[in-house]
Amino acid sequence: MPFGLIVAAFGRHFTLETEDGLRLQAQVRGKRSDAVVGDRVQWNTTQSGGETQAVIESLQPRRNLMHRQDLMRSKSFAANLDQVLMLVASQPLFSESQLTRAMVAAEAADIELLIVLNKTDLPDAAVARDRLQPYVAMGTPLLELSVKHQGPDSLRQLAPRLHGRTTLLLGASGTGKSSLVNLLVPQAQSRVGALSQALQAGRHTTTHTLWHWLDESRSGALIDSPGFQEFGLQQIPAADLGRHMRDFQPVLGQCRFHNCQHRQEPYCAVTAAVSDGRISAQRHRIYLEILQELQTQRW
Ligand SMILES: Nc1nc2c(ncn2[C@@H]2O[C@H](COP(=O)(O)OP(=O)(O)OP(=O)(O)O)[C@@H](O)[C@H]2O)c(=O)[nH]1
Ligand SMILES: [Mg+2]
Ligand SMILES: [Zn+2]
Repeated sequence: MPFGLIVAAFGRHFTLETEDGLRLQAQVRGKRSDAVVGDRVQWNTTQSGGETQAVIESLQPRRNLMHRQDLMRSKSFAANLDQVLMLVASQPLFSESQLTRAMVAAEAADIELLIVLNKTDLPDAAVARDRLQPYVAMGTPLLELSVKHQGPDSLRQLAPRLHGRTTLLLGASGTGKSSLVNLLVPQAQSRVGALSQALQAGRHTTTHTLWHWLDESRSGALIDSPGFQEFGLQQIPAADLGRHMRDFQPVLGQCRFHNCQHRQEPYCAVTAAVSDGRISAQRHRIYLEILQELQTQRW
């Protein structure tokens, strides 16, 4: 049975890329519809209403998996990633809560994360830059660019980090994810046009997760995704959350109680670090907010 790669997913319908680089519409056999963009699959053809259709028969084991969260539930949406590129901007001003959630999700899935500040041409970019200081201090790589005003020049620092790797683009709606894809992958628009109607509707504001090869050799790829509301973290046990906060890591193990949740327990090394400014109060507040969710909502 031939192998393929899932390059787009719309509910139970998928776009599959064959090993020869041909893109086919495909469905999953039976009721299972848990394939996601980035999945390697085995597929077959079947006859349906006089047409030949591709059918996904089985998924290959995944290296890793990222989730996103709808209003009511957490859904997986991209697999087999080398890194997450979190795109942020001053307009719309990024949410620290969303950034932290993306970082926790990436850390829990053992995927590297890179922050890219876009729209540095805007005068209020400094506001976003200030808000990013605690993240730079904890060692998260940060690049700055302006997709719109610097054009290809802005890619000099970024391009080497994308080369030969699979990168998932995340960020709120309107931060410029698709603009970045179009700059990096000039043929992205025409490829979108060659796909189904459903895909064309997503040309301006992205509605589906979509895989783009960076070059003809098909080694590196960028995955564009719709701007998210919230980020799926329900798969993470509450007790593990602290370990996925990179700025907490240096003091973990120093609390009086080994099962300290870093709320208001006495002799907590995390709250002590918040008091003397080693950990940002905002990060601790977001931690408590996520912890609360993980302890109360299980769906
Ligand atoms: N000023 C400025 N505007 C930019 C820059 N990059 C992108 N934009 C604009 O930001 C808007 C949103 O860009 P998109 O690329 O559609 O954003 P997106 O992140 O893909 O949004 P969703 O698909 O809705 O998640 C567009 O009007 C872009 O022209 C930039 O560097 N500077
Ligand atoms: Mg988009
Ligand atoms: Zn503690």
